[in-house]
Amino acid sequence: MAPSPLLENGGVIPGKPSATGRFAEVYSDLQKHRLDFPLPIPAVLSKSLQIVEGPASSAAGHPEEIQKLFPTLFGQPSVKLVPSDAPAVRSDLGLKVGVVLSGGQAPGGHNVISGIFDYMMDRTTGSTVYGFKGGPAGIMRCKYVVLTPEYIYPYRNQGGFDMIRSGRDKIETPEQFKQAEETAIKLDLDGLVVIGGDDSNTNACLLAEYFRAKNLKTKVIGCPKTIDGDLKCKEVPASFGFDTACKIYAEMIGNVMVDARSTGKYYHFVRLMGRAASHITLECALQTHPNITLIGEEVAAKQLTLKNVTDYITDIICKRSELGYNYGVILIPEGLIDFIPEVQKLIAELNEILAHGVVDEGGLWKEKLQPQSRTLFDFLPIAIQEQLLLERDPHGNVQVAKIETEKMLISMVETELAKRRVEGKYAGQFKGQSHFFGYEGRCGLPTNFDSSYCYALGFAAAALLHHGKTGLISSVCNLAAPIAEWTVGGTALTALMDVERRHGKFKPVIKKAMVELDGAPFRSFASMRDEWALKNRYISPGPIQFHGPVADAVNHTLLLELGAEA
Ligand code: FBP
Repeated sequence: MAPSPLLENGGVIPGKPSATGRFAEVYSDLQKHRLDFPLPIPAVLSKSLQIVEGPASSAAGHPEEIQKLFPTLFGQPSVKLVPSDAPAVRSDLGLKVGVVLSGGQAPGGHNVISGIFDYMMDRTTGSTVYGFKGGPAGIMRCKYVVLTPEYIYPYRNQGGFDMIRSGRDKIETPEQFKQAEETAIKLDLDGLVVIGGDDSNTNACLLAEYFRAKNLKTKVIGCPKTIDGDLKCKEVPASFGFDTACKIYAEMIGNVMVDARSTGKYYHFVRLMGRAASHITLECALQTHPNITLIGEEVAAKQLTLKNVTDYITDIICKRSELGYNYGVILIPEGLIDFIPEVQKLIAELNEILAHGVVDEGGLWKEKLQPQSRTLFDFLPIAIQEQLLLERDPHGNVQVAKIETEKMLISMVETELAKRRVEGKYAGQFKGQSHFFGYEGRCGLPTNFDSSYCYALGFAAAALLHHGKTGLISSVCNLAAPIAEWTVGGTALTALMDVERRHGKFKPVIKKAMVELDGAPFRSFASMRDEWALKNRYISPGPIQFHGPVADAVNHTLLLELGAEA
């Protein structure tokens, strides 16, 4: 790989170990090697560049409502960064730029910050980059650290968000917007980069609108982050972290597959992270070829009940048993139960009850459930009942990471198999092993793809701020091509928005990108799953590689979506 022409050692500024908790001298050899790994960058970012504006933008839905919510930003064009013939000019007016990490960890976040920092150091003089600590709360409370080469160095190409940490707070009330304004004024901020998912980027756009309406100079740029892979569209083809997380899970699934085949006695039920969409589960299936994969979006489209899902799994287990296989691997998306219409209804009723009152120990609260939901609730294992009643996240969602769907399915499949055994329809052996692969994938060493993608996203975000842009999300495209040919720009955040009616008011939202059942990744999976069910076509991809023939391989989902061969 060609080193970055930007900085002498290829985009990495050497420095002393950070005083923040990371000490590069105690890193593993691989971690050390990654620290100084020369990142290739898109050719356009290595030279003098200029901004080219596209046509006026609209919205993903309800443009008239989006215009009312974002009167100053609505309609602004998306932009491209293109090479400029002018000699590279350094701006001698130092900028003051803040950066914040929002929501769940995703491998590569540190590289976004490095990209922002390196752009500022390389293209401007006397700039300051503030890292807001602990997520959006850091902005509201004006808690920050001034980033320096020494501070950043131990985090280069490393997983985690611990450089400045993250948080799930939202800037939503008038008081909170005022606090953000006070911070922007106090630090004399020229710009702010919000690294987050769909909610955080919606929030970034609201902040951009607020600052502009208040005539503040602070510009706001978003960056697409989430391992869940559900923040994407044509202009923003991927959220960072998905590539690394899926490869980590795929390695673990592959290991479990070999274990299953070796012992011949376990069915491994593997639940995978991904709060709403099933992209991670689908990608892991494409990488490893499990016997059964449940895709939440398909379950919802077919209006399946819990009984249907149980029967689907049990039927395959019975057929495999006739073939002499009393083992297998089953992938389950974390958000599965939220896709089952009857459970969705139950959860909606529970949300109402929890929002308005206390769940009494005597169980009187259950009287408030509709009869069908009551029957379903009582039918669920006690542990799942308790998990469904746990506290909601700050956005009001059920914390699906805490619901052990894999254990619930094991117990339901056991019951169904026992029944079939009595009926003489099953004579095999069944032992279920449950797994949840979630947090394990969120902070691994970012793949070559995520490392470079994140660095480019950060670099672009800084360039957009430097050119006075606001209300855009950093977008890096043409990702199936070699990195040098990646295109870079900023997409108008309002162009990605629609509205939802909540509590009688229109709220702007960037719609989550769910698995499309007519999309290439799902179609590819659906064309092979019957074969994977009965014949063992397991693939154990092994650990992430940083050198060698597969080091730069990009995940199947992205390639298939881009129309390239996976
Ligand atoms: P983001 O959407 O904020 O990136 O978080 C995604 C995720 O990792 C989900 O996959 C998971 O359900 C959730 O975060 C877990 O949240 P928490 O870290 O709060 O337990």
